[in-house]
Amino acid sequence: MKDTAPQTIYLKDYTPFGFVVESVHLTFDLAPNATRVHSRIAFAPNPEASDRRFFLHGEDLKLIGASIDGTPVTPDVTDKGLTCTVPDGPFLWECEVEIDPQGNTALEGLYMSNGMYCTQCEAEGFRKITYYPDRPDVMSVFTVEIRGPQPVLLSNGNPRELGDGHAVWHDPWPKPAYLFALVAGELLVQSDRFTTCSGKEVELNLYVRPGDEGKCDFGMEALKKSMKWDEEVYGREYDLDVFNIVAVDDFNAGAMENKGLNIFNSAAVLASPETATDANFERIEAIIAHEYFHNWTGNRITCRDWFQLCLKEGLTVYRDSQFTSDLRSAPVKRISDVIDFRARQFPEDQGPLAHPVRPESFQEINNFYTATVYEKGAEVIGMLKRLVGDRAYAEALDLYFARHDGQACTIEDWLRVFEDVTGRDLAQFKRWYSQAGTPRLAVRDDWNDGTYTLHFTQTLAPSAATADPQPQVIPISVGLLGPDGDEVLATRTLEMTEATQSFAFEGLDARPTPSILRAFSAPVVLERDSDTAERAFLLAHDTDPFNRWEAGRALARDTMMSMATTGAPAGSAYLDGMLAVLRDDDLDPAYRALMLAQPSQSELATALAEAGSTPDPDAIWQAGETLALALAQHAQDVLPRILAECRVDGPYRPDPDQTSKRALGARALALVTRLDGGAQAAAQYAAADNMTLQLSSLGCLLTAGKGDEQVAAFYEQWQDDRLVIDKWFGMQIAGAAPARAAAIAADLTGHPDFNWKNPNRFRATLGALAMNHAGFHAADGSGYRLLADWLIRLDPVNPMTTARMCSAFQTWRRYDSARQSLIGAELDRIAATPGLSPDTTEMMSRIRGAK
Ligand code: B3K
Ligand code: ZN
Repeated sequence: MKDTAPQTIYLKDYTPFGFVVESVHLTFDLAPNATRVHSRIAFAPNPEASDRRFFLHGEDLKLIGASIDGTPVTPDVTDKGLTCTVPDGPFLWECEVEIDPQGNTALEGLYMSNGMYCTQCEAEGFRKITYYPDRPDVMSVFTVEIRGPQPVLLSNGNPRELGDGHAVWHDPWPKPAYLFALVAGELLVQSDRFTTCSGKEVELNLYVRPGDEGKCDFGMEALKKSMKWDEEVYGREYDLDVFNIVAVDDFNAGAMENKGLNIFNSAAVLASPETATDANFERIEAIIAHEYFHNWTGNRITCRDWFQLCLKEGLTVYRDSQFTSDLRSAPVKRISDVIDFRARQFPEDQGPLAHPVRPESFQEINNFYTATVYEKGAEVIGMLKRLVGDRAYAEALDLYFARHDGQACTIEDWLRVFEDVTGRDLAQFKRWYSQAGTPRLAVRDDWNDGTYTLHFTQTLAPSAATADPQPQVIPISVGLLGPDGDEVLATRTLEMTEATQSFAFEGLDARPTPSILRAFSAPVVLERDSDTAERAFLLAHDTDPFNRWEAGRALARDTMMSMATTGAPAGSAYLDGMLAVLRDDDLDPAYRALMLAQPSQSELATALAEAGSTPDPDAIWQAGETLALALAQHAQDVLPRILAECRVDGPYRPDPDQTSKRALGARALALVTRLDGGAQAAAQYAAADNMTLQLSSLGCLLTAGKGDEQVAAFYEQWQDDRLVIDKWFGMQIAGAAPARAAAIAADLTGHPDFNWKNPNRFRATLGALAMNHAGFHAADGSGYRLLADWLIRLDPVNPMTTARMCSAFQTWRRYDSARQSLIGAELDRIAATPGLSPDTTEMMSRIRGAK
């Protein structure tokens, strides 16, 4: 009987492993249900460790035999691993296990996807391949031999021998087991080359399934741009002879940075103009960069233990955001990131799943690949850079690479390089890593005889994760505008360290208007009682593009909140402000598109809950509909011109210029659809020659309650393209009126193409339902029930994806008591499911445990 009782692991209990691994030699004899893995591992006592118990992790393995220095041994085996008596000095461990890749539906360890073998080992999947100290602080050099009939046999590092049915790979860089990878299949390759800054030639290969070879160009270009950028900006050169990427259809995450052999969810790498949207292209570029950048921040320097996950993820997200800002528009990237951050990280940080950027305990580490670890981890690095300055940041990074190359590190190591370079004491700053929750930053101001003063108060609500919060270091970027809209104080970063702190600005001629938290300089909630006039003024004049957008967003939020709670009409300051933005041809179209986007319904639900009222999902949805119509009417004279100007002639390119036009064009079309019932959207759909236009026009039609004919035609056109069919599933649910969303989703789960074991298809369907705020929260509970039914069904097949999707319920306590009891009943039902995985069990206990 398998032991599934959850076990809690604590950061404070860390001890090093009793042995070092001097080398690893693995041989794979591939067979779908009975792959043999032979391991030959050279162990030696670890002088840094005192505990010499020899425990190797191992799960779902059939042990065939083991020996030490050639003598057969009989280890004590449990379902978590094995222990064995070993010599006092160095020894050679050999072991043979049998595994079942075909039966592995959890997609962790070695598994099969459409007949191809592939692996996913982070965080703790290697233990499903063979017995090993599967922890990131055990690093070793791997040689891998693969035997199988497949024409393509890949592993990490450089190829040593490539023969018929046989390949040997050697990775000279010591690495933890979570970076191990193996791929075998009938794949096609697109190849290219990159010459590094020191003149080394690197072979670049992108492996795909036959049929996907037309979707590789963009990913390959993105890889070359990433390699060049990392050399130019961070001084990081690639370190192997080959860099391989493989696209896989069944994958739990976006992609994985295995050393020299990145494995990608095909949705995160394959793209063509006909099948991928502008947003897909941009995401692919960012993910390719992210995984590539991990080669240094994650692989060469890795994590000592999984509590340090943000060490590699926060830094690598920060680096990929810099890359996108450099290649595209920095303000648009910043605004998009903050929209996403507030949508995903704020609810997590302010609800029952709150945890510090560096958690102090976990049951299942896979549940901590979160927006807090990744995106808040990146925000913390952005703050650090803002505080120490660009030059010190660059010096600290150089020192980090020089000092820690080849090591498994901690957040303490990371902060120490900044302390050593700047002489600053970062003890208080470190609270960003240890305290959970979003600080609230209240500000008031006064004006006295030429001196303007800002008074700030920071508060952090106590939570289960942080019982006694202490003040944090908050970099607050501020600018001041004079009465005519001129900037009287350029951006300056104030450093707040106390619970309450004031900053005075002297020698001003008139009371200024403050622009506070420019560029979202810290991941906090700013609380300022500013009136509509001040927001409208900042929307018209702020020189900081982020805060200018923020002012428009605040106007939208304010008006939608009063529309949803009191039935007030759409605010004229918002409508006039948006009209002025639409008309302002000096503004980048993508920036205007972001301005015109409404805050999401769940963002409004959060804002309402923060303001002390109970969000009503139907009223919020209705407010959005009313506001969109009001804006369309207000802007109707200018919309035809915008639509015409946003038309792109010539061949499709997913570059910033075209993407920007299409983004604004899509917003304009959505407004026009409110007025013409979908006539222009139908025309655009009929004429569309790329997926961006096809999907944006179809989305408009669905919002207008039309589009049945196009939905059917879309399926006919794309039924053989699984990535496009994911979109087909998702858009019907995302675009459905709330009353119909759960029923449409339920219908689609009966569609023959609803291959629910494929994570992309599952997310496209049930994830889209969770994203349709009012539809998911339908008062009859049908949305909750459908999601719970499917989570219960998926859990035994794929616990990782199931557990992640449980977070759809994390905000449940903010809704009315009727909805809370409906959700509570579904959570009870999931939690009571016999044999529920530890992953989902942990999520249920955290989500339900909150008051
Ligand atoms: N490091 C991987 C994440 C793996 C997820 C494991 N559950 C991808 C990334 O962050 O780049
Ligand atoms: Zn990452």
